[in-house]
Amino acid sequence: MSKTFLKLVADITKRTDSRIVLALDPPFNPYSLKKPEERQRERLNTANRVKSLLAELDGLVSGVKIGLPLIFGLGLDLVEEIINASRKSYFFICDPKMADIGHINGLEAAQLFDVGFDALIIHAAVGIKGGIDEVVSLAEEMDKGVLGLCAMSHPGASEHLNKHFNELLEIAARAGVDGFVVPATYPHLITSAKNAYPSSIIFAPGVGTQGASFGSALAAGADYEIIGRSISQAPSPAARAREILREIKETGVSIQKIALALAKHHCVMVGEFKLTSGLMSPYYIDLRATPSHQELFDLITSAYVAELKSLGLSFDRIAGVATAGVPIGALVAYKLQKPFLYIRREERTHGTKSLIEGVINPGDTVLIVDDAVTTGGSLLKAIEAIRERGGRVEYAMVLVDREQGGAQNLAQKGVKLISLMTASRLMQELYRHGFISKEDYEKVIRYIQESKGAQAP
Ligand code: BMP
Repeated sequence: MSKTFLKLVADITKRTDSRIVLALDPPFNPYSLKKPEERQRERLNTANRVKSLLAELDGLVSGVKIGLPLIFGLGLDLVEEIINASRKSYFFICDPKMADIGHINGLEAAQLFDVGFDALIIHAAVGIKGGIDEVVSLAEEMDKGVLGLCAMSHPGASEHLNKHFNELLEIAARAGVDGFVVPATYPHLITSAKNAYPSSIIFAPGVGTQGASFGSALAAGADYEIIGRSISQAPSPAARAREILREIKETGVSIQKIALALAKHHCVMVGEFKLTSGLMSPYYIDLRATPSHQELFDLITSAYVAELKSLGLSFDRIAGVATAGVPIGALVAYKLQKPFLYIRREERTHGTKSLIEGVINPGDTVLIVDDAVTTGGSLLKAIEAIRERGGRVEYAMVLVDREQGGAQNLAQKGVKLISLMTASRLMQELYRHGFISKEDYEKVIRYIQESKGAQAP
């Protein structure tokens, strides 16, 4: 493990407050030109364009990842010039996706570290002995970092590589790497990596052009999102990076802030609790008091609003589920300028005998809002009540998914669950920031994993 690399990453991020690593893969092939002087001119032009791009993105991006296409095209001397020109602004990761025998890996790594890369990426699949080990020991000698690639983002990765994710993660961790590369297009893998190694640093590619939304990998537990074409090929890369940063902050970073604020205000507790569903749980989330903490309440309701805006869903009304879903839903509805109604816990014993308080017109689409979901029992009751009144329900939204079958049970009724964070993600943040002990963290994660898929009562 390289303290220097991790410190460099932390120092630069503190200055930029950006969780973006730029993947630098400009389309460029000097070998399509036949004359050596033309090739050289093309190389110098590209190197200059890259230098100005990096000058433009200073402060917006924390790291730069350079892969083989640019290294082949420019040669390592020009890559060294690029690194030296912005050495103070970024940490530089080389991405050769190394996968050879240790001796050859070592020969490659020595050159890459000598030209100034701070870390490099190696396939965990190559194994430790006679594979990763020589790179890790060389990196230790040279005070550089090594990142283990444990899964990939493209669809074919699920044919073989990603099936072995847990083993690869374990190999990379045992080899003593400084961090993992885990794809944003398979966010559950990011969450399992963070569950298993909560203090590790995770870099997630596949955001933007490959389909994962900006901030989604951070929300799943990654520390950095690796973004290439969405920034480098935008007409104005700096303006696009600024927009993306805003989107990331609205989703990914606000989740961390919410998790810490929940812990600070004792809205998450560990111990022995009986849930509304009757299940026992080693942790409890109580969001009923959140409106009493103005800053926390604003963070939570703003996160609902930001997520709904980024998903671009259309609906006519918002329905809050009693108890905690009522104040949250009411404020979200107010912020989105939508009419609000709510679902009672028990039918009224007099008057209308209805579970619903508020107006629904037949055919209205209603978004249901609650604080958390376990098996989905309360949400299913709310869905039924709204449908009985002629309303249409396609989406239900919660802050925390306790991962105990809620999403699956709702899906069976044709409703998609949108959750801002999973309980595992919440626990990772609490553990990472010292709000819960390692024993409690492991106990809760074990409970979540064992109780996954529980059925609605
Ligand atoms: P883009 O955002 O343009 O899709 O770029 C993604 C970058 O991340 C590329 O440099 C690619 O090599 C890298 N990458 C990836 O896309 N998926 C992976 O699984 C691993 C990667 O390193």
